[in-house]
Amino acid sequence: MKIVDAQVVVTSPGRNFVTLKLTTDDGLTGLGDATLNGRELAVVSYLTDHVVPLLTGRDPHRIEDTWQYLYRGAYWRRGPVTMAAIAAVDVALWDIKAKAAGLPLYQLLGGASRDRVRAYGHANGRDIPELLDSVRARLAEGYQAVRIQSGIPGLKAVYGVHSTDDDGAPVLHQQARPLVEDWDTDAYLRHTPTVFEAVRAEFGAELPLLHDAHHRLSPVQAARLGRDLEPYRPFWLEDCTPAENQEALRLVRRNTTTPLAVGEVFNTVHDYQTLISEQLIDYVRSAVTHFGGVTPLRKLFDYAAQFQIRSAVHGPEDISPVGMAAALHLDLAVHNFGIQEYSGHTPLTDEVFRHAYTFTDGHLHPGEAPGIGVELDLDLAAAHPYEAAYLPVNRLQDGTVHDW
Ligand code: CS2
Ligand code: MG
Repeated sequence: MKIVDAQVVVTSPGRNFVTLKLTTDDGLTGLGDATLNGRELAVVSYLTDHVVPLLTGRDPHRIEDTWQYLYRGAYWRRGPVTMAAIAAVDVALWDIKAKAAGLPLYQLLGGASRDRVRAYGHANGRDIPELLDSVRARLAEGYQAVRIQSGIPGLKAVYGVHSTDDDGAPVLHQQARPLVEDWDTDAYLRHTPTVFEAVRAEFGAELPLLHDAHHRLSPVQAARLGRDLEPYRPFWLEDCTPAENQEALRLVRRNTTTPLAVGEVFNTVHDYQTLISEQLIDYVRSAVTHFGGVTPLRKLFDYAAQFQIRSAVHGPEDISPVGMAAALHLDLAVHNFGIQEYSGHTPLTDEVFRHAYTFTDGHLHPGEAPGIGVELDLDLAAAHPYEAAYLPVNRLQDGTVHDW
């Protein structure tokens, strides 16, 4: 079998997605997600100009060799653009291999280790009453675990909360130029425990509550927040501090028993080396799309399992249904599965990417379709062309740029 065609498809059914479609001489096709939110066209060029020319003629069954060829052969390694491009090739090849075997991908990854995949959803509100309504809405949709993000008194627009303009109209998270959000760490540290207090008072002690600090705290501030949240028993505190400095988590870990989740912006095992080997975290968050594909992410989960660390694949709406489907096959198969983030997509996105995976009673399943179980409607995709869209930029009250 040989790869005879490779297409890079950019579509924007409400938000931008980049998809690689490979076709073999047997007529089999495979899809891979290469979406990098806010930098999509960089990955399009990496694939189109530097990877696609190397793929035609290759044996699609040689997945490990192709991965090593693209990773080591580029000389310049790691980073989100490179690893998103390699991920798209890797997932498309696994899609082809599983289709050739007539099996859903999870069967090639060792088969099911569980019957279904627990998900968590996003609840947010500009204030606590609105957040409580949002939690109710997620529970009504069947979610059995919820991430809670709240507005902060005195701040106009913060991460994870859909803001509105002065006329009350929703302000889009992503715009043609970066939206400027404002931040005050002290206000956030004062307010967040009151948010957990209110949600626990309303929904009780059992509901798993997750929270994302989105890289914004110093280690001592993260330790303070972790300790202040302990009475509310969070399921996890995510990205509490920028973790490129992996050693920073040692101070946090020494000062709180709040479980820690890190890694959605990480793209190789080297980013986690200290965090995992010193058990500084409890969940690894990388997505298939940003970690180089199924091949390396499976290896990461197996490494993490030696340290009792579990998977928690990143799954917001900017991971396409192709990336989500690939994650679900891994989630079903690996032993040290933790939880799967799932925001869902718009109905139009689900039309462009028709998928076999399902969401029922707060759990997901990849389905039994051969491959990863996603079909891309090229005509509908073409009807929704790319639109420039940037992630917001975050500034402190004095105007200093801060982590977003
Ligand atoms: C967030 C993401 O879901 C999460 O945990 O950190 O929504 C993140 O903000 C986006 O993926 C950035 O593109
Ligand atoms: Mg996050």
